Amino acid sequence: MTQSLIPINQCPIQIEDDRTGTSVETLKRAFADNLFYELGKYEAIATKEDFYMALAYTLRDRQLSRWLKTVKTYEDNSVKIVYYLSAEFLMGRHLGNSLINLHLYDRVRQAVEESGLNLDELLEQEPDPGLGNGGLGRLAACFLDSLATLEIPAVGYGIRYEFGIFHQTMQDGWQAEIPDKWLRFGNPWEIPRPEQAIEVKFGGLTEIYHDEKGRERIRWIPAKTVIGIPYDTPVPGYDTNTVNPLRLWKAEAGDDFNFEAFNAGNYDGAVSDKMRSETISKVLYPNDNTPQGKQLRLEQQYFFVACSLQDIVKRHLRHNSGLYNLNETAAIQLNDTHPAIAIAELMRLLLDEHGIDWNSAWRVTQKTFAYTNHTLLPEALEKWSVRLFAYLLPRHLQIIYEINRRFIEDIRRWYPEDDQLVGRLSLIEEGPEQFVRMAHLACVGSHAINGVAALHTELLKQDTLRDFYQLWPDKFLNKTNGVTPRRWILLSNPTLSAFYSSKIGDGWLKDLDKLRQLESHIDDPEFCEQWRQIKLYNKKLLADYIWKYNGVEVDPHSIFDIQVKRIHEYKRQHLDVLHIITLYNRIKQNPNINISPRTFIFGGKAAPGYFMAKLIIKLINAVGEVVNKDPDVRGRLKVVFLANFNASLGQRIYPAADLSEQISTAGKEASGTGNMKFAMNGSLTIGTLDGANIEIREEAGFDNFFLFGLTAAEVYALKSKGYKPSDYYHRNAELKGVIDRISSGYFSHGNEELFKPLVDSLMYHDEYMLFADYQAYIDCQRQVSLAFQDTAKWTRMSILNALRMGKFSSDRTIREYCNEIWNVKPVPVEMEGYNPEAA
Ligand code: GPQ
Repeated sequence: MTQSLIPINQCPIQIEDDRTGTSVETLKRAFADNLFYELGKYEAIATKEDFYMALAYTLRDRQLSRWLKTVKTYEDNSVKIVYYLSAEFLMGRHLGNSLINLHLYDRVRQAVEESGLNLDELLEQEPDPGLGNGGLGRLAACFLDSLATLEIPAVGYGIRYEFGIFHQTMQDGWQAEIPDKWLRFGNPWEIPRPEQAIEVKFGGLTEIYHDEKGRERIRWIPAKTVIGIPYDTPVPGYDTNTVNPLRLWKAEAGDDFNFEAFNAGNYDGAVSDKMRSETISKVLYPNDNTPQGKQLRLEQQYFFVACSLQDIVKRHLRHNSGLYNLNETAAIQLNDTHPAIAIAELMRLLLDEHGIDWNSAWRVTQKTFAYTNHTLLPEALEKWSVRLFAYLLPRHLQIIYEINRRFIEDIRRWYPEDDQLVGRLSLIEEGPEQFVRMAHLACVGSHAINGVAALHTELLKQDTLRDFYQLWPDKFLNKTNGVTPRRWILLSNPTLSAFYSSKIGDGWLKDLDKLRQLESHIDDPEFCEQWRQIKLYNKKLLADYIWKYNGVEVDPHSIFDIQVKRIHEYKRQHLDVLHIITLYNRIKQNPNINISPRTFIFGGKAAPGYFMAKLIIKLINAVGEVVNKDPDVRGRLKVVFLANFNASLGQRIYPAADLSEQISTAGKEASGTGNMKFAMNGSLTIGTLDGANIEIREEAGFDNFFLFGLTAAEVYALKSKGYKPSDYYHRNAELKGVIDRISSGYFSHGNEELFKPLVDSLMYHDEYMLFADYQAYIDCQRQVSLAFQDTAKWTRMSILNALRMGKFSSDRTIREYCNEIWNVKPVPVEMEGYNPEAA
């Protein structure tokens, strides 16, 4: 720094210093300084990781003045803040995003090159922070990007997992899991704030006492304390000064860390207590769409919720004398039920710690919270055993019982003649063991409940949450998901982005509907040719990657037919496999058959305990082994499974796709967001009428979408009538040929047992109705092949898909949340003459 401390409101960023300057010369100097002072290295002994770290510090420094100005703006104006509570944030790499949002990509590239290094190589050194499983965590990250870009005061609250989602490798075609040590080399993006630590209590018991006014009160006498340390990561908006924090909590041992034991020489006992506390933020549970009812998971949920609420209350009380108006300064969004315990925790804070009466406390709570549901799978709805709750959170259980008592009293008053209703709505599930239904808690404690795509919200109203909808129709809203075009177009697909901007400027990045202006070029052969060249270029980049990591040579002119997402039976990766084997069987029957060359690309992680999902991965690899090598195939079909699908790999994959597989059983995928990323990058979709596919098809135009399969209503009707998958097998010779090929051991070196669990599950249950949709899917895939052979037609469809995805910018989604749920307005951050472009 070349100046002494200056008050933040006079932030002197015009001065060209090493921490803030943005000329190429200054960037080079800052890069070298950071290498020296932060990493303690000089060029000759520095590793690529060191260079990456030095560059990361250089960018983080350049965000800090905006960040601090944002903090000050919010403090000075005591603005209403959105608090997004989520057990997962799948942020993706920070460096590339910072370069984009600070408009520094080109200058940093030059600075790095003039330092004799390669920027792309340095970008690859950053570990992908995998603090989430899939769509739900990635949605949270897109939302933070849009919130900052729209200048909405917001904080993301979650857990700083020491180990994120496991790293997936392939061993003999099976998934193997390796721990994700993402913090090994330190994390240059976060700032720990130990001075803002918060205490969280667990266990113990409650007792009644009388306060000074003689009123009966309840006090919780907990058994142990854990400390939450906040770590803040800046989330910069695109083309704004707003930098909002992502605040993640790390668990540490509390003061009751057992010194007595320690001093008495019981080191192991003392240390194991400490370890137990720190375990809370150790690792992300790797389940997607299926909760694991483990005590540690409930501890995680309560831990981050309790830290976050105390933090919110503290912030509120800096500007307000009480908590009666908390809903005027805070809008708290519950990202699924994982943080739903927040409803009981806020009630506890208001009642026990702040002495507020029940009715007032309940009114504030309901006005403050809103709940987003992300799934219709019944097994995915979280419930916790009352026994566990009583042990871990005795006071919260009492509060939940009291919420329930009053709620049931209301129901009985409103619907005296309906006996069943109380049982269905109760927060407690009765049976041999009692459970707390977290979705019910979230519904009663929130003023708004939303689904994440139009169909999903309808099904919530009609089915999953029907009784709540009857009670409170006005609480239900749809908020169709979106994704940020900054990461999923600009950062992922720079070539396409430059093409867009050369035609219409870069306004599309903040208003994605602007791309529709380009529709006027749809008949321009030059435009179409450039479009094809961009796609081909991206496909070649992916082909290089596949060659490098899978050792498989693929033809960039073949159809890149891609399914990347978590592996789950309802998502039906195995239906895709049935299509591959169908084509293979046709070739084996007639090697000269005319077949459009296709490259089938898969990626995705299976929950480590989900056997069937792991078997699907094995099947994909086994089929690839055979198909890729068979001389009869003559290279016309290739099958590859790309290991360790994550946000960074997604950035390579979406731009290279021709065909996006969105083939879940109708009524099972709440929304999907990968479907949007593919379409934005000019991929066509083959899909069912499920989740956001329906709205994507409406926007793209019915002619520009490959639709197949049963509707949600037809799935339901067929199930009710009695579905017998084996009938389809016996009646459809081609399907039979496919299944028999798997059963025969053809893909498993003669082992007929290997895939038997999968085949049996399809033949005798087929929960997700692959057999019922098989023929429609195969027929639709034929249409895809025909369309691809007509290059002009395909190009036109591809262009229209990409240009018409404006609706699926998360900016649109966030604007809707702001207006219809949170009631918050933008608060611009002024930098007094600061011009990010001025070097
Ligand atoms: N989703 Cl409940 C997850 O990624 N994990 C979960 O545990 C649950 C839902 C997904 C859902 O499957 C997708 O359809 C959505 O697009 C996504 O959440 C975001 O809403």
